[in-house]
Amino acid sequence: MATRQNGAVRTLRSPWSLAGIIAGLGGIALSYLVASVMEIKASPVVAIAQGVIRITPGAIAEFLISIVGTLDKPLLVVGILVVVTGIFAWTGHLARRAWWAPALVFAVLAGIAGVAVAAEPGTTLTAGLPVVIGFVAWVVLLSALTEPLERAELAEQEAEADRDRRTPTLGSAAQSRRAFVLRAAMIGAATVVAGSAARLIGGGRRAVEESRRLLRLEGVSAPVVPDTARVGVEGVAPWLTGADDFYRIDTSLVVPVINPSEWQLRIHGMVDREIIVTYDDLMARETIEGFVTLCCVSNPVGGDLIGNAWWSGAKLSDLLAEAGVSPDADAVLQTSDDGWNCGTPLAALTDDRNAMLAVAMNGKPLPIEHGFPVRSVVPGLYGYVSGTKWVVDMEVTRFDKIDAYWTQRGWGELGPIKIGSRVDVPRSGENVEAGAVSLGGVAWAQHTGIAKIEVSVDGGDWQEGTIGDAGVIDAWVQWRADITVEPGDHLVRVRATDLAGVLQDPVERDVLPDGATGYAERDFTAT
Ligand SMILES: Nc1nc2c(c(=O)[nH]1)N[C@H]1C(S)=C(S)[C@@H](COP(=O)(O)O)O[C@H]1N2
Ligand SMILES: [Mo]
Repeated sequence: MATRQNGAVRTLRSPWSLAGIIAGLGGIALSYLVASVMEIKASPVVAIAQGVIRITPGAIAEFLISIVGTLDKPLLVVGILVVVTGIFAWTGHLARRAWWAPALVFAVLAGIAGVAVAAEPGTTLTAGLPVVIGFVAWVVLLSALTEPLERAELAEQEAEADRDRRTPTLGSAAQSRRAFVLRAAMIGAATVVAGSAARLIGGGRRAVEESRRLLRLEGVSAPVVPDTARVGVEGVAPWLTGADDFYRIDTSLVVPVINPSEWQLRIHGMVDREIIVTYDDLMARETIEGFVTLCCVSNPVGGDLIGNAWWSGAKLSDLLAEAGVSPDADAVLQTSDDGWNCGTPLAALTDDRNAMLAVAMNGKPLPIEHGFPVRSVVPGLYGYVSGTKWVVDMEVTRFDKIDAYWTQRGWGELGPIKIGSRVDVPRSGENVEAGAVSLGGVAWAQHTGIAKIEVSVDGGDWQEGTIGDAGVIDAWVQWRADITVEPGDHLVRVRATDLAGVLQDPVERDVLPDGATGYAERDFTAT
């Protein structure tokens, strides 16, 4: 029966199970690649491994770990891969009978992976994307592989039924088998490439994570939040934002991973002498530290694209003075490792506001997502004109010669942060007990400082609340207002006044081109 042409294929005991295995591993490799590119720490297989560890009773887990030593996690991952490879072979067999049967098995596997990913700490909805992509890849790849196999079997059946057409149809069965081998080889190769690329991306990051963890930063201290900064209303944003809770805004799909030993910053342009700063140079300089509240220009009224951290680093005005800035310059074009740039008013980098090249956030080396190893922090300016993460280049220049990333897209050139305030408590639509109610929130006017906040309930008179005091004008304040309310629906609004006596702008404006204005409000019900 077997001809010479299809003999090679016949020796594969079952091309159907092979199709299942190749499609299955292909889907895993693709989903792993997506997870690596998206910097999702737990790729689906690792998440399942973590899930297995989590649901294994402690004593058994400890016993297993004790026999396999520190290899427990890789071993577990390999074990899971072996088990699923068996399942993939089976899906290939199922595909021979009904197209939906393997899809059902894939759906169950994807469901398990989805639950495992969701159980990982700090998971966001995007972490589910690799699972979805993996599932789609399984279905598509398996049908691409089994389609020529089906054709081959049909051709053979026809040949059996009709002896006369034996030669031509057997030829087409062989052709279909060759199509299968070709597709299997291509998908197999793509799987190896995707898997290796994913490892490379993840591996580079792991190495830098490691060197970040091992860094001991001389002169960097941990933040100490004065008690007076807090107003004691539960539910108000913590005065100091944890690095993990800090909003993140950048244009990079794959965050730059830079080893400190490879980092350097070039300061050039309209200067007397160009300077190159290395990480060691930076660490050898005097460390300055301070609480600075960063804010995104895209933060809408009431929004949460704002956070307050303790930053440590080197003073930018000193570095610029060493380079010798031309009196004709009025801007610094900052560029990051990934090619993003922004134009910063030179004055904000040379005046007394302590603009810095930060190496640490809340007493620890910058998280990779927040600019490791070095970023700029400029009190009083929105991030898009100043807070360059992964900064590697500063060109002293003039605004009339440059057009940076966001200004090209219609955003304002100078980017000073506008006075703002937000209601955090009560939560929107929340039910509170009628009578005495404590409202609370935050207010900011970076580098000027907040003088007072006022609230208005149901359109009534503005009444002054109290504000926390950390003795820092570059950071936000918490505020509280103790009021009494009747049962029913209520609306509270808040406004702030800065230490220069300027009242927050009541006019409602969109974030484009230079930051939203208008007063934040909250509705709640008293019962
Ligand atoms: N390299 C780089 N730096 C960047 C950006 C970026 O897209 N790329 N975005 C800026 C913007 S718009 C803001 S609001 C801040 C946000 O900093 P964070 O992500 O640490 O909160 O980073 C700034 N620095
Ligand atoms: Mo921003």
